[in-house]
Amino acid sequence: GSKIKVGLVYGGKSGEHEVSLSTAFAVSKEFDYSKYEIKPFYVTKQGQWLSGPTMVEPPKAAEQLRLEADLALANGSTHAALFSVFAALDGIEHDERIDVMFPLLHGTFGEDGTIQGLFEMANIPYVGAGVLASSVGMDKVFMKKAFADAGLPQCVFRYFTKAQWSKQQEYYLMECEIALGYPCFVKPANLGSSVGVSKASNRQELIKAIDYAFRFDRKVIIEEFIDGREIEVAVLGNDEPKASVAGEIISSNDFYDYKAKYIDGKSQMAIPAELSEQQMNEVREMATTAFLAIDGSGLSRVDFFLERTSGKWFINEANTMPGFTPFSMYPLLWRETGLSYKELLDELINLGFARHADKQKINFTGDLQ
Ligand code: G1L
Repeated sequence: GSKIKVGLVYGGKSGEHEVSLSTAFAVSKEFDYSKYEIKPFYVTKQGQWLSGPTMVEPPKAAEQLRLEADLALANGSTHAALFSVFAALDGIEHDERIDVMFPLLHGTFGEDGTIQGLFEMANIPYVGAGVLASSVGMDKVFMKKAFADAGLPQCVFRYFTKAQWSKQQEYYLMECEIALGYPCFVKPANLGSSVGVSKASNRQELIKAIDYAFRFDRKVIIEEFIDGREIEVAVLGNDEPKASVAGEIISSNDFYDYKAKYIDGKSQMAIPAELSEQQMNEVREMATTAFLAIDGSGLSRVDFFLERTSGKWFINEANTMPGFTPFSMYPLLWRETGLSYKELLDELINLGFARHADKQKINFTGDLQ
């Protein structure tokens, strides 16, 4: 028909499998079915891609999205997984084509930006960050390099690989102690969740924290501790991104005083954050700068610390795959800024189409005609 067919990709091998599934349920309930139809692509925990029949109305339960594996195909090998991706994308009904992909998961091949790369190679429009922003957004070290280049204020940090650490342990310990002091935070460079993260208050804890982080990545980053308020901004757009009002993640004891309260699982949010007009303007401006610094497109949630003692801003990270249920910070920030969840879905899809259309105008052959 004339409806826009959205390929919703969810599930995946990562620890976020269940989060992705319930987010896909929330998203697929909110779509305007007079305008869109949804083709579900469920990525199993084994990495197999399964496509289901096109949905022309909202699903009734999240379990409906947990598609059944064809046992004959489910052998779990990488080749079988890759084959099933192309079969799902390419071998679907002859007259069926996907207008735009909506990936609600981390890369299933280990690194992020890989799913986006798959869509690039298939020349299908897709929602959200592109290949580069997705991978930069997953690597804390490269993200900080991009932020530094854009002149954004950030905490002091050091980083090294497992190979470097094993050769020069004493040197790196000294570096961290002199540059950052204690307490400091040790994290695997590859983010996505808080696994492998720990706080160290002395040398013995630092060594333990580093060895622990190396269980999750071959590169670790050590950051200076900032005692700050956690302020977050939602950014939406492509070349001329817009920033939402800022929100705050607050601990339960501070929370009591706030007017606007939202609870999303573990965290509590105040939207908008209680900031002066100047602080609000500053942080929104820095958020769009950060978005451009990582070559963002579509969306990103940009997180900051506002240091309690000095009132100084520090950028923490830009997350190109933020929590995305109607009760998550990103959609709530836009709701407060005047954009409903439905409108946000519309806008994200339009931005995916716009980026794709812009790219088609570029001459890739290198031939001048
Ligand atoms: F497609 C979007 F809009 F770019 C997008 C992609 C991924 C929005 C939000 C997310 N979030 C996630 O994938 C998740 C890691 C929070 C699991 Cl749902």
